[in-house]
Amino acid sequence: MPLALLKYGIQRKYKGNRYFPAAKPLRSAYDVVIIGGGGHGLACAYYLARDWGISDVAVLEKGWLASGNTARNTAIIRSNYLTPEGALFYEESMRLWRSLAGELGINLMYSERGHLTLAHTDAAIRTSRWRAEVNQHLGIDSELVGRDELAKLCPELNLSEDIRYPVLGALYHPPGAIARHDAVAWGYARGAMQSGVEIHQQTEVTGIQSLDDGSIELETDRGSISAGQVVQAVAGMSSELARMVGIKLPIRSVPLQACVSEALKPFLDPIVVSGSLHIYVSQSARGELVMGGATDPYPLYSTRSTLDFTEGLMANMLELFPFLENAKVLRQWAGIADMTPDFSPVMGITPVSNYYIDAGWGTWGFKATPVCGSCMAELAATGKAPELIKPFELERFSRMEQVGERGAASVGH
Ligand code: FAD
Ligand code: PYC
Repeated sequence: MPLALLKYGIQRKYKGNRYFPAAKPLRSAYDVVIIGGGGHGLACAYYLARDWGISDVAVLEKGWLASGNTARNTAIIRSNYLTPEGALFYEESMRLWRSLAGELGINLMYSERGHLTLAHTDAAIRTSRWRAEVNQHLGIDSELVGRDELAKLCPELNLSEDIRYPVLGALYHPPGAIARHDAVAWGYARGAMQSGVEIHQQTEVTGIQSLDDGSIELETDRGSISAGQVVQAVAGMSSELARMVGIKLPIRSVPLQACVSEALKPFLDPIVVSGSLHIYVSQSARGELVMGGATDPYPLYSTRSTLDFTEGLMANMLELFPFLENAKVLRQWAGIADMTPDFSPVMGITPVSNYYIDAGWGTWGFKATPVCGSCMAELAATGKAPELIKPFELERFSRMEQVGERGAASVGH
C-alpha cells in the first residue's frame, strides 16, 4: 500500500489540486489595494472583480487569511436590529448569506437555528417588543415570545422562577444562523484569486501617505506600493491604520473573549443570548458549545485569555443550563473589538481622497461580511457610497448623528 501511494505521489499526471491558485510576486502598483485579509477585505476583493470587473487588486494581510477577528468570532448571523438603518443593512446580508456557499463553491455550514434574546426584566421585555415591531415593519421575521413558547423552542433552558434572573420571555428571530467562519474567508479568497486578484499574506502595512496626484503610497515590510485607491478593512487595528494617514476615528479598542466546550451530544438547537447574564451560546455541528460573554472592561491591544472571563461566563451559563456542570471548556481565545459610540460600523469615504474605510465592527461584524464586501466594492469602483451604507459614514459623528444599536448588540459592555 505505501508503495502504491508513493507511485501515485510521484507521477506527474496526478497533479494535486491546489485550493488557492499559486501566489504571484508583489508588484509596486495596483489600481486598488485592500489592507486586511479578513472576511471583509476578501469579500470586497471578490465583489470588485465579480461585479465591477476590477481585478488589478492586491489584498495585503500582515498574518495569514482570517488570522484576525474573522476566525475568532462566535459566528452569529442575524438581522433583528433596533434601528431601521441597521436592520435593513443586516437583512440584505442575510439574503446574500443564503446563496453564498453555492456561489463560492465551499461548504460554509450555514445553519439557520433561530435566535433567542432572553428578557429577564420588564425593561428588556419593552426593548424586545420595540425591536420586534421595527423588524416586522421591515419584513424581518422577529417576535416577542412568552415562557410557554420559549419552553417549546428551547426545552433545555432553565425556566425556573427560583434563579437570580428568571427568564420572562424572549425576542425570537427564526432566521438567526451560524456559519463556519474561516471557510467564509477561504471561499472569498479563492473566488477573488480565480478572477485575478492578488493576495499577499505576511505583508504588513507600516505607513500610509496621500500624494498630491490623488494616489496613495503604502509602506510595507516588503517595500512600497502605490495604489489608485485604498480600502482599509483591519477590524481591531482600525484606529492605528487610520492614524497613519492622518484620520482620527471615534473608536475604543477592547478585547472580546470566547471559548468552546468539549463536544457534547446535540441538545441545543437555537442560538441563546442573555443580555443580563452576558452570555451567547450556540452548539456547533461538531457538538461543541461556542460561548462568549461581555467585552473586557478596559481598552487593550491584546488577545490573551483570562481565567476571570471563563469563571464568570461559566457561572452564568450554569444558571441557564445547570446540567452542564461537568462539561469541560476545551479552548479559549480573544479578538480585539473596535467599539464605536453608537455600536454601529463606520463605512464610506474619509477626509483623504481615494481612501475608504470599513471599520468600527466591534462585536457585530461577521454577519455583515457579504453585504459590507459588496457595498465597499461598489464604493471603491464608483466613488459613491451605496444607499445601504450612507447612514454609517464617518461624517455622522461630526453632525452628532448616531445609529444607536446598543440595545441590539448581544454583547454586554
Ligand atoms: P479581521 O478578520 O480582523 O481582518 C482584519 C485583518 O487585517 C486581520 O487579518 C489582520 O491581521 C489584518 N491587519 C491588521 N493590521 C494590518 C496591517 N497593518 N497590515 C496588513 N494587515 C493588517 N460578529 C458577529 O456578527 N457575530 C458574532 O457572533 C461575533 N462574535 C464575535 C466574537 C469575538 C470573540 C470577537 C472578537 C468578535 C466577534 N464578532 C462577531 C465581530 C466580528 O468577528 C468582526 O467584526 C469581523 O470578523 C470583522 O471582520 P474583518 O474582516 O473586518 O476583520
Ligand atoms: O452580533 O450577534 C452578534 C454577536 C453575538 C456575539 C457576539 N456578537
